[in-house]
Amino acid sequence: MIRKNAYLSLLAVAMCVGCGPRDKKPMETPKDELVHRLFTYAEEGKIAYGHQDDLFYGHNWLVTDAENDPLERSDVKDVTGKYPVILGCDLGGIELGADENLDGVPFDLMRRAAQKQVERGGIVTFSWHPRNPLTGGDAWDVSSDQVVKSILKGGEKEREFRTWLSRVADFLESIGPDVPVVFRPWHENIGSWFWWGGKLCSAQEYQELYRHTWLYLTKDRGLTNILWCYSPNGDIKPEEYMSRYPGDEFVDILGVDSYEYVGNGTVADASARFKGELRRILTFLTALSYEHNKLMCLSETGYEGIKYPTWWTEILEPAVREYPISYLLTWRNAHDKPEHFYAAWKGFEYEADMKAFSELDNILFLD
Ligand code: BMA
Repeated sequence: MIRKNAYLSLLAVAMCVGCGPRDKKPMETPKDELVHRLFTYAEEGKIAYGHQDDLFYGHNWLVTDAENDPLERSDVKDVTGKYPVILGCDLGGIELGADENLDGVPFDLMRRAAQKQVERGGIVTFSWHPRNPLTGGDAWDVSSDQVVKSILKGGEKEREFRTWLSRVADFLESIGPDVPVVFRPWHENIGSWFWWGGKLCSAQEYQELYRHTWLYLTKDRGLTNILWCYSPNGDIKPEEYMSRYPGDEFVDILGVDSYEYVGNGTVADASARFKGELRRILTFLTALSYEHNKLMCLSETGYEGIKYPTWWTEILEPAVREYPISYLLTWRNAHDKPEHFYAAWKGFEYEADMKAFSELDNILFLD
């Protein structure tokens, strides 16, 4: 009974989109301005569209001249005529001092793209799939549950991890002193597919990791223009969402990563299931965002290969429209894996539906 009542009250909060502004800080810094801009989207029932790696490559093309490329090509622009408001980038590999990230994107190109995106009036968000500092494997190496412990205070990799953080800080700083960006470290932390995942460290260790990252960048390096996004994976219960939350002081945006998967049933079944699941998640996320006075977003989403002809207008948009998410971001269009794409591209059989999505009043692109 209590559970049912709690659910109903969550639903009530969720249905109150546009029902009143949240407490906003006065706008004193570029970060405050971006927070204000994103809150305003949510209050007006608008959702900004984002795409991972949008300017670096697409379904069948790739920037090859990293130094001189004008950064004008985009699958999203090819289809809709407009760039996404949000450019997603991944820092994986920067921790080792590499020139390129884990998907082959040169960091110099990423820096220029971030600057260009902001010049165009857009926003940049960074995820990070760092290598495994203990085993030397990648972010998905979950062979040890001692990794987070090893980089915290007193751990054998503490010093090395500080160097890793310093490289992240150097890069973010190099974008420009007054450019606010969204940083989304240690994502999908309830599942156990990354070395910082649910079964790989205790809640306390996870929280220490997040706070340590925040403290280093904010206090030691003075990077105060970062909006911090906390983004668990989606297929979870409401109480799991907050079970590893680092605390209000360390977070600006409550995000969630939620994808559609086909599984054994039909594409139509999967799409209906995804729509229901997304609403369930965004309902509790809305309640939490009001309770904690935080922005919210759908930090990663999509349907690999977009197999439903009207996925954008009949599945995604109806699933999100009632919720005050400031933005949503669909994942990357890999240039070297033909099935791995999450935005339409010129020539894709269902491209018209993404164009229709881009023309909806409540969905924002860069004009
Ligand atoms: C995953 C896939 C991988 C990629 C990683 C980081 O979801 O797209 O191919 O390396 O994200 O971008």
